[in-house]
Amino acid sequence: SAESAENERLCLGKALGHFLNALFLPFPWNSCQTGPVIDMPVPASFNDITQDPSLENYIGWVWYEKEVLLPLRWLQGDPAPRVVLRFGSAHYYSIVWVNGVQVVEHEGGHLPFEADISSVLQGSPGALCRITVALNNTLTPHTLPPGSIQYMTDKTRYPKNYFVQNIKFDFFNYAGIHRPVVLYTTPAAYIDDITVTTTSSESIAMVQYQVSVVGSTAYSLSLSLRDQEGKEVATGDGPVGELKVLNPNLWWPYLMHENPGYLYSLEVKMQAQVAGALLEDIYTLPVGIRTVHVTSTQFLINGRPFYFHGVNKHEDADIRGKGLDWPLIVKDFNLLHWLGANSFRTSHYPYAEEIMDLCDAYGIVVIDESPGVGIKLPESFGNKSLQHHLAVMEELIRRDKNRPSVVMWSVANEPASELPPAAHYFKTVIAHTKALDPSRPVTFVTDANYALDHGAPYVDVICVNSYFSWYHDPGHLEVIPLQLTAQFENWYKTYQKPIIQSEYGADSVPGLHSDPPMMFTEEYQTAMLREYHSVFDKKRKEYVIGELIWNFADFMTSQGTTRVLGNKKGIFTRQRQPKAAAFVLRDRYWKIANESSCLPPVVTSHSLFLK
Ligand code: BDP
Repeated sequence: SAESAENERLCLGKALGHFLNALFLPFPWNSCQTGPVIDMPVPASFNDITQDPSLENYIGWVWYEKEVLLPLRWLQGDPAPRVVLRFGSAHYYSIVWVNGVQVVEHEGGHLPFEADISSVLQGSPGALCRITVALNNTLTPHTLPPGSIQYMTDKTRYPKNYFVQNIKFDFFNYAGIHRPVVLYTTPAAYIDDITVTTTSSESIAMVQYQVSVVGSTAYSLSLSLRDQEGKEVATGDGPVGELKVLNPNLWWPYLMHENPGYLYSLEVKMQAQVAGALLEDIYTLPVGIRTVHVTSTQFLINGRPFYFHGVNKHEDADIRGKGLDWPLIVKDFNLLHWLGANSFRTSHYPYAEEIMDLCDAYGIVVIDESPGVGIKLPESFGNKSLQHHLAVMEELIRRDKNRPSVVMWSVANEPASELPPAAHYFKTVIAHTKALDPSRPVTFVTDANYALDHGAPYVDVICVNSYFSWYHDPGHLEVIPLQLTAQFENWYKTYQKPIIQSEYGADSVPGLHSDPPMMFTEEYQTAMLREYHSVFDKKRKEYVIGELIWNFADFMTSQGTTRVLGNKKGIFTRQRQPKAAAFVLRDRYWKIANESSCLPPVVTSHSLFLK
């Protein structure tokens, strides 16, 4: 979204020392005594930071607190600036107080939320700002993702009040303040939101814009679009309009053009009269000019067929869990470039804005997925869940709608879409998503049988996950060609929509070998890939428009008898070292990319891709 960030900004994780939060208190909700207090870094998950196993698996309320001194000028002026406290994300349910006054409550772990805290600060003496956060990671059948708490009441087997949290998704339910927390200011009247859509022909592009201003009705807006050389290419004014760009540089995906990820810069300037003062707010939005269309057999970006050769990821790493980590983010983009991957799906929740910014800049195409993963229980298809899902789609679209890298929304992963209520549920979620953003196709990812799926009639692209020779017919690689061919043909015959293989994969423990290939060895993982690829190569000439490996890297899960320190389907280890499968995929992705004529001239494994 277009938060007005041109004004002053304090990033609490960086500018104010290593630790944002020096207080971390798991303690009963209504107690007035604190429990043990420990240092907790932000951003980070709290689970893997200490040696305490009860914190690793903790379920319930935790508290964070931090005091910061604000610049005095933030509280002065007539009218005084707005001071806003913004969380990139916090998992799962947050209540935030400033100087003891509740300022915001937010449900959902993967999207930002914020509060205007000016009035609280004006009413408090001095420039002290005490931020207190209560965070609860309990999941219920109506949260996204859903979960449930199960009390174990058999006193012969469990201690008193023993309970576990059951989840139907395959990644560790990391919790904490996962993304940066910032304080920023805007004038009392400010740019609240900008929406940009683009259309283009070869020689002319139109950039449609809509700007909303809050805090004044007596304002003027001027807009200026600049290219990467800083040259002004179009100007506009007013809250709604269209900018004409002659001979546009289109936003192209990585490996589809020699200059991928071309971004213009749209400067929006507001001037408003408030209480006799002239206020100014400026917001600069990166704009990529590109179009997306879906036919019955193709996915078109700028009118040209696009084939997704990419990955599924997770936000996951040693120690930090789901906490944002810049070195990891940049390493992952370097690995994507090395691999020749042009796309990924944000399995199974929206990723950090910092990651999305780099997708826009590098031309990495994104299927942007909501946290709708593990929707399996019948009660998770009821009205309460549905209303929350609609609200989450609103938050996601408000955040990511202007990103050229995002070419499709995925509203869910592997729901129980064979249940009859799934029809109304997905019809409603998808219609709502399309109403909020008519410019992008919408899908959800299914593993249901093609003949039983109640959600598939409403999607634009069929995204299907399958694990032939792994969860079905384990060890039998020879069944893959037959079963995968039947999968594609059945789905296409039923819906005449293009298909993405949105997951396929096999676990491999790095360093484990066997020939002939056996499950869990590196040889088995590569052999499985090759069997899938032979079918992809036939079907991508027809209506298969993409393949996304499960998974980019090994990742942590709950403990269980089928998981060895997590899920090992990564082609990279959790520490981002390649397994044999990474080299197989790399050869393939570059081969597919080389079929197009617009590749960068030289590709070496040592190229650094930071611009
Ligand atoms: C798929 C899920 C994914 C899992 C994967 C697996 O979509 O989240 O991690 O299976 O089991 O069904 O490895």
